[in-house]
Amino acid sequence: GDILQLISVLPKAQLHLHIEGTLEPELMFELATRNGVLHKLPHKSLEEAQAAYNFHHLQSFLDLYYAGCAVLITKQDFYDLTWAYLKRAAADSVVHAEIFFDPQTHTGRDVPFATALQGISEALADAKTKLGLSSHLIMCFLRHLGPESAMTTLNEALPFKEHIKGVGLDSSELGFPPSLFQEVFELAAKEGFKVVAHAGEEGPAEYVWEAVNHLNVDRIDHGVKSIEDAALCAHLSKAQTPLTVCPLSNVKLKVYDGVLVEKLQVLLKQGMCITINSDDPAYFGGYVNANYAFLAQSLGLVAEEIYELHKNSFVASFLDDEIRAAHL
Ligand code: ES4
Ligand code: ZN
Repeated sequence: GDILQLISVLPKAQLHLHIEGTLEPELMFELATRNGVLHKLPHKSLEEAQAAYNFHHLQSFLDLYYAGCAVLITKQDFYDLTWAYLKRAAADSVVHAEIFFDPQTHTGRDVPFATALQGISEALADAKTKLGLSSHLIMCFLRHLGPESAMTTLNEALPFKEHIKGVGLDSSELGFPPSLFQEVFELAAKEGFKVVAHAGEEGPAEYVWEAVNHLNVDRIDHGVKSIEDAALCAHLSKAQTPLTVCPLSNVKLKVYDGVLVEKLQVLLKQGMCITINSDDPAYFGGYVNANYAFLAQSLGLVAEEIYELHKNSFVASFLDDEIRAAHL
């Protein structure tokens, strides 16, 4: 009742959102039809696609997520995808969004870097003027393609630097530890990019340590496996390194059980900078408010804790301090 109302009206920042993961089945089929690529989709109908959104682990999701991206071809496709998300975000009282995109998912299909970047960026600019929603773009390297491909992608991004706030690291985690990407991230930081990385989603707490020590991250994406390492939790709390947690994603991908969720509340109480986010909402069954609501209901969060999480979303953002202060 009251808590759900509070969640829905609180202005919030969204810090962990893959734009490709906001591709709803309806738009996927619309774009496939428009581009004449229906045959490239793994499912024949919208209903069949939705029924397949039932995952056992990260990779079974990623296979479908990459397959769906085949419909994104023109600048207009990227614009339409991004604009649909931004309107949906505004309905959840999101006032600032830091959005991931995966350039290699597109350049690997011969869709130019500039096509994806410009389509997304134009929608972000329109969101600022038409929805009052500010944003930053973060480009993620696909860890399964390795550090050399990441380095090529970083160099491709340099001409578009003014549109890109930071770099991240996503895709299949196990077997691709953060330390592999140290050189790329050093160069990115030198170029002035903020630095984040998915770590401790499926991978162990050790990968979170690597993201901290080898990549010098400003935030950890997911990071829930940190809970298994008390020294790591103490470090993250002391350093106030934010975690961008995505509860419905973790449930859908079966990366943690109820016990871990409860520990999240303990860490929040201890002052760790935990934020709540939606990851790939079209696939995981809920946008950001649904993620807050799920956590609030499973942990019995009180209003004070909801305020704390909403405050953390701005504290952990890459907004300039003056603008950040106006949101707090
Ligand atoms: C992702 Cl949930 C998740 N984990 C890792 N990489 C990703 N890319 C898109 N969603
Ligand atoms: Zn993610």
